[in-house]
Amino acid sequence: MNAEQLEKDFQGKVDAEIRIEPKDWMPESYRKTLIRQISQHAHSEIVGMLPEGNWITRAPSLRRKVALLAKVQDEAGHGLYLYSAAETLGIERETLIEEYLYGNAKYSSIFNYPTLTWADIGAIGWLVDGAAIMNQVPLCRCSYGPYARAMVRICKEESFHQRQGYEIMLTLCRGSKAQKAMAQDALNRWWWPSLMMFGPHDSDSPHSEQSMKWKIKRISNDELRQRFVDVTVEQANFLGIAIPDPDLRWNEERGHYDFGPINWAEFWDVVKGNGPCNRDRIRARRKAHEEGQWVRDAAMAYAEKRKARQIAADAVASPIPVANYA
Ligand code: BYC
Repeated sequence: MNAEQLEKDFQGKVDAEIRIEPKDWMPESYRKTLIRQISQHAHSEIVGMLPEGNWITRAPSLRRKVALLAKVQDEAGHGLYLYSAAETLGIERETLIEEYLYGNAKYSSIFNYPTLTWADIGAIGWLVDGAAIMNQVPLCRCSYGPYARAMVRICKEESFHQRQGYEIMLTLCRGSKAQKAMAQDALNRWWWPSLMMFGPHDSDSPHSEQSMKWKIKRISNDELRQRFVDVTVEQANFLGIAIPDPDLRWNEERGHYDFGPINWAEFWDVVKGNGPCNRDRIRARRKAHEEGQWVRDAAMAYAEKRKARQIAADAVASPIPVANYA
């Protein structure tokens, strides 16, 4: 079959909702797009442990500490499922990690903002995980099988994360005046960066059109952002705190909330590495990676020892030299 026919058959499978699996033929650009998106997603999960990890030792009760520990561990797990999904596309995890720690690989802009108070942990769960769920539920139907399957489990866990965040916010909003003010301050600081998580406007999103055609993405950046605003405004009303946007109002005609302009200059500045915490985040990840070298070395040495032992045991169990089978 020539390349044109292969591409036509491939698109036919995608259009018929037949999942693409690792050993199936796929266009090189489809493979590259997936490696880009899945690895960025994996790096985001791993970096995402840092702002919250900052509060594990300072959580206000044992119950809060246990829940936060579990959430941060889940994020490490999400990173691992996602690196595994990326590896099915024929790239080594070491290469991806190298690109992220010492190269130019991106991760979500949101994790370059600081967590200044305990309320930030509530706001992250409520808003950041809420935005993540909005963006990631459609990825459970992504055309690439291993990514779609990884996303099913990730989304279940993200739902729990969102609820634990909202419950922290609810507790603060029903607490003292100072606690409610802390919740409002966290909402003020996390609202706009959460809207930026969905990526640039559709008109400025170079990858969207092709990714939608390949059914990697199912719903556009702007549509997901709008859905997020619509559900979150009601949740803020229930908490009794105000979304920091003077232009926010219900539009009867559209059946959606209108909201004010996003500061795209800030977004691109953060994406390019100049956000409040970019340098700290990369420094912390590099340190952890370098200090963990001995663990990787020990695991490799152990695996090799086990393999050698297994080969020796197999030789005793079947004493006929392998060469004699030929
Ligand atoms: N931050 O053409 P576009 C989580 C980049 S993990 C930084 O729209 P695409 C969580 C984009 O990469 C959150 N960069 O791209 C974890 C592209 O640059 P390149 C992460 C961004 O891929 C722990 C350029 O802008 N979620 O939720 O079609 C705790 C043009 O964009 C961002 C995922 O990764 C951004 N926000 O659409 C709690 C989900 N937005 O690659 C929560 C999977 C855009 O050309 N990813 N860029 O250099 C996706 O759904 C899509 O990749 C995106 C972007 C919607 C993010």
